[in-house]
Amino acid sequence: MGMYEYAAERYGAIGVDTEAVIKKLDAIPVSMHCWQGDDVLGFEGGGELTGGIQSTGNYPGRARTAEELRANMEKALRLIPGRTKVNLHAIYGDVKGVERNALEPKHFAAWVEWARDNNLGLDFNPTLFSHPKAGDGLTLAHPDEHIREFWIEHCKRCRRISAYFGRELGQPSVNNIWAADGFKDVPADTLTPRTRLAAALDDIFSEKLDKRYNIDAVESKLFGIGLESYTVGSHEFYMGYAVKNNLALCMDAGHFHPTEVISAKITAASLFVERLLLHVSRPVRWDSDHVILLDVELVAIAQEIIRNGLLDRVHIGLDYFDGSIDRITAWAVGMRNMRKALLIALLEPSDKLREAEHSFDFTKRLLVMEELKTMPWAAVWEEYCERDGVPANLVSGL
Ligand code: RNT
Ligand code: ZN
Repeated sequence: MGMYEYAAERYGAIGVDTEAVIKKLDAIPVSMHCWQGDDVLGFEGGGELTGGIQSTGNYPGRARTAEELRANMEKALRLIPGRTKVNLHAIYGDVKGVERNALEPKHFAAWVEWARDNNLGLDFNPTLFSHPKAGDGLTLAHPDEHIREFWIEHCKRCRRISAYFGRELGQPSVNNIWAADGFKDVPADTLTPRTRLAAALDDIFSEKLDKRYNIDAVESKLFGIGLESYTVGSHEFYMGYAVKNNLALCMDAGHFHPTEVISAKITAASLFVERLLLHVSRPVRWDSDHVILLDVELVAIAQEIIRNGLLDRVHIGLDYFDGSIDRITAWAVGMRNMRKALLIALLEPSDKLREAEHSFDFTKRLLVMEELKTMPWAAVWEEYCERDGVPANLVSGL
């Protein structure tokens, strides 16, 4: 008996159909963030990453053009099974010499063509950092109306570009707004910037776009480097804003207090917001954006989505940028880990676990959960990869 047949039998014995699991897993879209490929620099021609985020390391091979980035992503995609989307930032189009408040779909036509050729969906993000007009640490919440207007216009255009992706590719594109706006030191007025941000967002979202093509998301944050004392778009701000305006709430794994985890927030938020967008990341001591590992929290994130039937309302995207290792491997490892976590979650006999819990049989719940950890899920993973035409294991020997 082969490894997979053995695994199928073991899972079959606890009521889990591995064939159905493989099918389901393959159809879950996971969005691969383009910015791991070039340390979040983009192609405007400037050279500095600002906004309180940082990519460290100088491993050779950073993509310098969209062509290089796409070629590198193609290499990574050959190692990644399943349905994939690519998540773009506004600075990644054919944008040399184009101001951000002048962006149009045509600046992203090459990406759309490439996505279509490679059977990929696209997602999008306005870029509210790495720009002279973000130099004060404030953008959408800036006291200067002209600066605010500039960024509002940028975001409006990005929503239209996102809708263009959705229309062209026949699947919704998630457009996620994240602004670093905040203060390095103790603020005297925390309310006024939040009032301005809310008004700017109202303006941005005033144009109604078809949700079949564009899904609007907003991303909160705890703090950034150089913006340690106050963030305008905090969790409470965006949770409230998303609930009030029927938007998707983006929760980034690195944007909360160090002992908080986003896995613990998913079902609670799901009761009050239409959709969630996850920025799956790995903070180490701060929002350091390390490559995601197959760790307890990653599996917990997948379990919360799968166990609670939230696949249709939770969009999974990755968000990390490590410049100290091979960037193609960084993509492949993170994307594979996300899918491995989803597989582990899908291979649970979740009905039986629920039954045990509902009848207060916590002994059974504990026993099954613990035994599941050493069930042969890796054999199912390898079979899945082989069927998808990607390597089952990236290390064939040392
Ligand atoms: C920053 C946010 C944001 C960015 C990307 C590049 O802390 O996580 O999502 O990482 O938009
Ligand atoms: Zn993020």
